[in-house]
Amino acid sequence: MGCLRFLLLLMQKKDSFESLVMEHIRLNGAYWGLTTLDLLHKLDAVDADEVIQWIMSCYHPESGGFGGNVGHDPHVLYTLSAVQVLCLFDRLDVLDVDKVADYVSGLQNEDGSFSGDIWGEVDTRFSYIVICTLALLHHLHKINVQKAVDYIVSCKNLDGGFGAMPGGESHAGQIFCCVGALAITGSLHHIDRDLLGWWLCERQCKEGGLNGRPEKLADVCYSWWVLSSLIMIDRVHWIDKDKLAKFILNCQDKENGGISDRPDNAVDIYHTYFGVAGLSLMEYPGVKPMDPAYALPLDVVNRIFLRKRD
Ligand code: GRG
Repeated sequence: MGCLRFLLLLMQKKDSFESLVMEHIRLNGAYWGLTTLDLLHKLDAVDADEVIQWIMSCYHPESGGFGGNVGHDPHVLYTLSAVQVLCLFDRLDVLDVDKVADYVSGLQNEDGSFSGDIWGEVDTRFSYIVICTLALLHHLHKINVQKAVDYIVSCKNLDGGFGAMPGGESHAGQIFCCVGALAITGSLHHIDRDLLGWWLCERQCKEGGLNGRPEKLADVCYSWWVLSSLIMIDRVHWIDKDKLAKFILNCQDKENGGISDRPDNAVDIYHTYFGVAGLSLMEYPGVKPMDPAYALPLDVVNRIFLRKRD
């Protein structure tokens, strides 16, 4: 797979266009790139100490959160990315875990929802992010889980899907967040699996790729958002996996590596990650299996939870 070549080149081209447009989300980009490397059994292509040192330079010791880049304000998204990358390298020991857990849990609102940062935007993405971060840190007890679950359930629609807020349109990305958060908290009984499974498998377009909601174009990233949700509700067999795998592989740049949103478009790290992650969920040969709820390789997740129980 040419993805590896693409990723290694991207790491060297620090002043390239791709690198500049990702300036404000660099930590999120690091999670996409490094997880892809790990899925391809190549995490040792990077210098772990150098990565960890850079991750920690995005940390704000006063708040306990991480910014998207050095000197950027903290936000729950980058805090999750930092925790996920540290999990990949088995280096959570560099964190003041209580402080980080206090930062994300402090963003829970009275109604159980979560804000992304001090500016207060509320979205079910942030519910997932905080719940996933706290679970990886073994600190879920720091939030009111029942209220968090009730809020997510209040964002469920008549079509079985979930939106960004109560009454918000069902969208595959938000569905991943809500199903993931419900899976992590052991609350999947709130989901009508057949109804949601039907809505999700209807996302497969003629050409085999998946879209994020009705009447929209297929995009490689939905291979992750839709498939992971279908796996969590045990309905992944409702998708034609061969057609989807062919669609993803057709989005590769066969000369320079990497994966794009649709065939013949320019590749980027976001679609490269979600393409490889989608292939992983379909047990593609040579790609490590992934955990659909934590969005990390399964061996990494097992290491975190099995070690805790020792
Ligand atoms: C750890 C994997 C992981 C995620 C962290 C940030 C986050 C939690 C989840 C984001 C979920 C989400 C909303 C994904 C959708 C992203 C996307 C492609 C949005 C595009 O929306 P539109 O309306 O595109 O521009 P469509 O495809 O609907 O035309």
